[in-house]
Amino acid sequence: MSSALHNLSDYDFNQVPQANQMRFGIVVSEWNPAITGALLEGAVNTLKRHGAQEENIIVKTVPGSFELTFGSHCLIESGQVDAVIALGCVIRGDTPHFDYVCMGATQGIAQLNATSQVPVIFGLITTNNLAQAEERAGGKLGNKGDECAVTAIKMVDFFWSLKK
Ligand code: INI
Repeated sequence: MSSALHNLSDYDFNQVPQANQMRFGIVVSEWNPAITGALLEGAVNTLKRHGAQEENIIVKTVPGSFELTFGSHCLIESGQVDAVIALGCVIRGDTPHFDYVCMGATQGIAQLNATSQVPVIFGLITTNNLAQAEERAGGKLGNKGDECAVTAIKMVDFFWSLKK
């Protein structure tokens, strides 16, 4: 399933819970910085649009997408966040390296979601070329960072709803 028919920034604002009491960690890969920078901007702006306080958004960088799992794990362990958003971009090259980085990040993040009580949102763009990444980082298909921010808010609300 790709986002080819779906604008990542298109959602119903009123269906998203208030985020003013929520704390977020964002871990961003340094690879493909024009893309991950746009994802980060989209995520932070969307969190704020829903009421998140600047001081409740922690942003940390890691060298590459393979390190997103460790970065997310550390943010969870810090006890300072209610959700983590992991942002990265892996673009297919000439070798199987792409597959290993994608697989490592995907499985690592999935494992964190299955074993901790802090949701980790999967903001990894995996594309065949730069143009496809640009389309999903503020281009014609919207911004994956916006989608991740909305998902993070919804998942914190989901978790909190079970505690009431
Ligand atoms: N990391 C990325 O985030 N995107 C890439 O496209 C990429 N490529 O192409 O290699 C990439 N590699 C680095 C990797 O994530 C790790 O940082 C590295 O293997 C050290 O663990």
